[in-house]
Amino acid sequence: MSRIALVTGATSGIGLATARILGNNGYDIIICGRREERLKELQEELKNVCKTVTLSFDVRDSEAVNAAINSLTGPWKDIDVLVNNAGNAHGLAPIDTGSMEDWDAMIDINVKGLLYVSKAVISGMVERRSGHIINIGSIAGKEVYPNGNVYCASKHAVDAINNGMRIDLGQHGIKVSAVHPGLVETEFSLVRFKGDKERADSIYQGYDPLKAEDIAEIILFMVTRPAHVNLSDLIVFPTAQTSATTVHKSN
Ligand code: NDP
Ligand code: 8X3
Repeated sequence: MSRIALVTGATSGIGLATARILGNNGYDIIICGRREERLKELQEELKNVCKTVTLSFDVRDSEAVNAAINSLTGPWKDIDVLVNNAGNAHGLAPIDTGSMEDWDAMIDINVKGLLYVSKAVISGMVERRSGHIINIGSIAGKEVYPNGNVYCASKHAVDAINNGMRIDLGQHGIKVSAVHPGLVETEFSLVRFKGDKERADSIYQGYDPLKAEDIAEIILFMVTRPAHVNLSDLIVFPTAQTSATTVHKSN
């Protein structure tokens, strides 16, 4: 019988690559995101590889989160792996001029949204005394960089929540792990810079950034360790990056 994985933010980037790799490695996938058309495209792509269910909801809306997770039936209710990936940066501005709308978005999506989805899934894992939660943090959750203020705060919160979850859920047989990537070329910068493609592209020029597939491979490795092994916390950089603020570019 296949194992069930729920991946948030599966319409793009790391979440999309994760849904693909898990689907190709024995998991049936609950693919989540707001962009329904992309969810349907992914469902079509994976139809000969694994079973999928699409759930379209905004992680900021706790009622929508609960309604979506509660709509799962039969074997889909027994989620083995939860990948808390949905998230983004909104803006890159000094704390004195940052936008409150951007701050709300980052706290509501990256922190509260992750908590809402987790709460909806954890109760079943506790009942079954099994499960694995993978939280996607960031190097921004380990370091603070200029103008990163609130995004960094949201990812420091993910780091703390990851540790808190592991401490609280270990007694129920649930593994909790985090992956903290440096620069990964996805739609992340396009969202951060509000559709400014030139600025977004410039973030990934002059070196080889990580690809979404690099992170997906790490997640697959984490969830396929033997029962007694839990990779609790992992930082991964592109080789050219050595800290949040140090990237060795060729130009
Ligand atoms: P993308 O922008 O490519 O993907 C973000 C995903 O999050 C999309 O699928 C999007 O789906 C989903 N999402 C965003 N807001 C919401 C919301 N309100 N409700 C539901 N889903 C939402 O970025 P990445 O793949 O790079 O980002 C994935 C995670 O990785 C994020 O948590 C990010 O912080 C983290 N990360 C990224 C790094 C990078 O350099 N790219 C480095 C370190 C961490 P939709 O819009 O369809 O709802
Ligand atoms: C995304 C990586 O360095 O832009 O979390 O914060 S960074």
